[in-house]
Amino acid sequence: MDKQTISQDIIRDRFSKAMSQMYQQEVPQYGTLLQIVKETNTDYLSKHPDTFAEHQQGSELNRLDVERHGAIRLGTASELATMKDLFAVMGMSPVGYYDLSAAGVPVHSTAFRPITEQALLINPFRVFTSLLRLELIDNSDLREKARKILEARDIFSPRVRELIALSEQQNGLSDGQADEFVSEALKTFRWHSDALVSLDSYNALLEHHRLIADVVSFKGPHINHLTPRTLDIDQVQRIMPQFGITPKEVIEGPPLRHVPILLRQTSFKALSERITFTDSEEGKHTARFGEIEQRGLALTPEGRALYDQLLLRASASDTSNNNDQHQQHFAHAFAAFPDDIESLRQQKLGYFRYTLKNGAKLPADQNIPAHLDSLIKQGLVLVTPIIYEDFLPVSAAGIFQSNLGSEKNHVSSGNPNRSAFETALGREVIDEFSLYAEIEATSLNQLFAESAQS
Ligand code: OOG
Ligand code: NI
Repeated sequence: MDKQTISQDIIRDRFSKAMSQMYQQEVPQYGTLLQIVKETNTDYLSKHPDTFAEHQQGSELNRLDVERHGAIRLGTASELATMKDLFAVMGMSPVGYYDLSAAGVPVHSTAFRPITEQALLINPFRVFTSLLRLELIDNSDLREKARKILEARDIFSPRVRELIALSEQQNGLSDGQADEFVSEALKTFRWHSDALVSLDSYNALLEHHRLIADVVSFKGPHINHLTPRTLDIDQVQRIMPQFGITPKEVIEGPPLRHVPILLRQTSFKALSERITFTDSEEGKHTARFGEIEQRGLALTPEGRALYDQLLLRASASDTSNNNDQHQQHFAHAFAAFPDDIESLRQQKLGYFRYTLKNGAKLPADQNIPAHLDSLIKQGLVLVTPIIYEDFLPVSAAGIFQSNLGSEKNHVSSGNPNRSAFETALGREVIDEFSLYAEIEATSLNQLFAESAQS
């Protein structure tokens, strides 16, 4: 057998495609959504042929085609630590810390994703991964019961544990091992219609918080949605009902702009699925849903602060559940956020990639950094937005809530506890801003190096 190891990017690409196949079979509406997104993107690109810079067209289109994120909810620290090792096999690292307790959801989260530019282009597959915070459940009997159930389950197959260890020892997996890894790893994410608990226990958990029931009652952390990336989320939101899919009322995140920033998202409601409980009682559980997203410019800390400030102000005075009105209201509030590339760049609100125009030569005797602005103005240096690869806690809370239903949640609103999360994870999470800054700096260094050669 060929023991040569293959690239982690290939394993991630295989895994994300296998996951998408599995989810299409489990949740047929997701297949429909993929179709709508594909058609909308094709249509958008034919009307806006300059969406991607010419020299990036090929790789950007490939990326768009395979791009999606998923989400899971874990129950224990040790599940999270093993999940980190599992994702590491595919070149995915934990980026960012998200506190959702402030929004009444008793979890904190990170996003596992590839971090280098090259890996992102091959397949930017990400998984938003939440850890249940049992300490935020105020009923001590229920808390203990949940803890016992979670401690007794093993969400990983013995073989996937072996393959994770093998990948660490060999510093990678062979082609055949990678295929086996993908099918073994996938088992952790699949749906189980037979619960781990009795119907009464399920109802007790549900009564407390739907999310707690979802995490504790099952054999594994079923993938709860997969999200394709669209170039025109307003259009997808508009046409979803024609395909029998009812979207949530409003699109989360920033309003429609000339230069899209961060992330806009919408979802459709969870399916109600038949469950068999340990006492042979039958019941229903709603957990799995669909979502789409549109991604834009990654913001600097200054840009993000402005975004957060405008979002807070806009949300406080937003009274509408109607998407058109909501968008109008947000567009008004966001008028204060510059909406052309040059202003965003000059005011250091976002991260950009700098490249030499195809075939252009820079004057050899010039101090390029000092003349950057004028070279951009002359069209010799091209500036393109670096895309935001992460998530937004307020939007995530909106997505959680729209799928958990509007029942009362008996959870004390906690506070962020990043260090507890990192202790559970077994490492620190990566600061997302540093990744964007690095991509920007690399593109500038390359530009300067090219000009030195010419
Ligand atoms: C995760 C919700 C967050 C997003 O896109 O913001 C998320 C969940 O419901 O488990 O996926
Ligand atoms: Ni999502």
